[in-house]
Amino acid sequence: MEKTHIVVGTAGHIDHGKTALIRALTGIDTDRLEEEKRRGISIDLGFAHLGELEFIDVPGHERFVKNMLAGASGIDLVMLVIAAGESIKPQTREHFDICRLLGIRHGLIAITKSDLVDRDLLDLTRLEAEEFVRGSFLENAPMVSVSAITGAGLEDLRSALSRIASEVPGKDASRYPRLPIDRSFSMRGHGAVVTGTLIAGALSVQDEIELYPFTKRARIRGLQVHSSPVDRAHAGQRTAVNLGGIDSSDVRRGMVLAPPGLFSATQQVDCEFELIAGAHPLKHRAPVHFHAGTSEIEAEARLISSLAPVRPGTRAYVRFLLREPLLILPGDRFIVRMFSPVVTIGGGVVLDIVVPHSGQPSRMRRSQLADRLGKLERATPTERVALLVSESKFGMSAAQLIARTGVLRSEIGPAAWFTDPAWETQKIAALRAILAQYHRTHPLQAGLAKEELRSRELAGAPAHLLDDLLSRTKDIAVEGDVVRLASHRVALKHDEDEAIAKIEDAFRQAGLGVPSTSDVLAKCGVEIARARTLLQILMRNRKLVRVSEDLIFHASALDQLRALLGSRKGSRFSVADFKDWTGVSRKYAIPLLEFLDRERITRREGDSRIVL
Ligand SMILES: Nc1nc2c(ncn2[C@@H]2O[C@H](COP(=O)(O)OP(=O)(O)OP(=O)(O)O)[C@@H](O)[C@H]2O)c(=O)[nH]1
Ligand SMILES: [Mg+2]
Repeated sequence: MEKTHIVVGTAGHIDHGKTALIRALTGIDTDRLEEEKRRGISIDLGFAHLGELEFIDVPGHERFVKNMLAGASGIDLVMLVIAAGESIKPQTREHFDICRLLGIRHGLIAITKSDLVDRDLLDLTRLEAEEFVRGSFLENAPMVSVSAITGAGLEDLRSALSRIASEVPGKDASRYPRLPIDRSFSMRGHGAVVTGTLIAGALSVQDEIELYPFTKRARIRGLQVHSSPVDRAHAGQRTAVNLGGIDSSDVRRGMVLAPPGLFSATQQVDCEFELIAGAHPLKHRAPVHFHAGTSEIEAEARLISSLAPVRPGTRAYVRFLLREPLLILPGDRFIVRMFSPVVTIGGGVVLDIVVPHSGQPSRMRRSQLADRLGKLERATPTERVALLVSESKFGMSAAQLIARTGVLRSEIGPAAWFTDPAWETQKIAALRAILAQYHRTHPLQAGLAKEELRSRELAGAPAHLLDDLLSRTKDIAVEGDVVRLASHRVALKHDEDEAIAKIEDAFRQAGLGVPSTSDVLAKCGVEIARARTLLQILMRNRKLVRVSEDLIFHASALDQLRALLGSRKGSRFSVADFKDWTGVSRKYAIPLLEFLDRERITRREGDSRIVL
């Protein structure tokens, strides 16, 4: 596996010392904006690094929680910052809720500004912090008292960080790469540059990439990690990507770089949603802000489990209808904030998305939908794929499955098309039934035309599907365009047996001087409709060959003709020569010669022909 970097994020109330702590740890001042310097607060995300650790410093101000969210989505490990003597404040709570809802599982608590308080007050803060995280992923996490001013505790903090970082699984370098964009700008002479944390996979210079949901493609001209050019960026790294062919004004925070054509942005996301304990009940059709990756999109919540409002502190299945398309995949986490007041009320994990051409069942009853989401929530990747395939009308392509779920090719196997085994069995049974019925009503026909079979049972399905199904079925035979039950034999009645022999004889004996077809049929001993079918059978079996609209020859006569011309290879001849060689009249000679031209036995050149 390729190495991944661990992303450490700060969290905590305004002014509690997050930025000062990152600077003390890394020597990097993450407050870059003039306004940040002037006001002495952080406004947007700040970035720093120390060895394999990437730091994201977030603003604590309540007005900038949305900026905090853009950074928090990429965090593997949180450093919850609480200032000594200040205790738990609103954004301590909100940031911590966000980390929990985003599924962050690792972290530590830094009690900052330890130089400002005495031992008792420091102990009190520690107790409050312990109490606050009880029952959460930070229960039993290291708690380190530090001062960014005196440097006290920094060594302990560094070693605690590297110990936890070594236990964090990190981001999955084997998944498809995705880079949620948090900044874009243009660099003179270089064009558009976007930055973000690579949340999965790897990117290389020269890769083609798509800007979702903008659907614009571009080539990666250059990559930078920590201001140094690299050929390849790995999962977890803060990455700056120089894009050819894109104008930086087209790029916004919230867009995602990912492989071209692989995914589709969605506007309908089905989720498992948790409403936090302190929130108001969430009503059906409530307008919300939906945050995922670095994006923030207005959305409407549609309750699925029940239309009764979701109660605080509980979970429910919720569908979010997004105002704008977003690249998001099952398994991704998101945060939901209320419209007014704009506060974090919950979050959860994506269970399914609707993308174009996904073959998804259009309407389902609420209870069925909840059931289905329950299954998806518990499903392994294989089970998820099986469920989606079983819901589709004709099965799904590998590409559709990847777009719908983000599964790797290696997780679903090399097949190009996936069908449900039960569906297949039922479809094959239906095909058999159609053929059996057809054979009953058309006993003299070899079978049913493949196109006819397709339009009866698989209209709208991909063209290869019928062949796939038939190739897996031993008791159905395919001959050219004709499909039949393998057991089917054209069953001739006694008088038909005699008649078919008579017809064939008549043509065989005639040689190249063929008789009138209608005469032969009239004299064969069965009525004309059946006689015509017998003629069809003889032609299907290649005993008779139709040379022109009204001339039919026995195959043996044409074989002799071929042999005759075979002995004259290369010679040039006229229609008169041909009549001499074969003894046929002009009426037969012309159609026969045209037939020979079509068969590439002769070639016409002006008034004469050449034997090939
Ligand atoms: N005495 C002392 N002051 C500190 C310490 N850490 C930070 N400060 C001061 O506290 C103030 C706020 O620190 P910041 O690091 O900007 O706080 P912040 O949490 O990043 O604030 P926001 O980003 O706006 O949420 C600054 O004036 C710092 O100098 C510390 O350990 N000791
Ligand atoms: Mg700050």
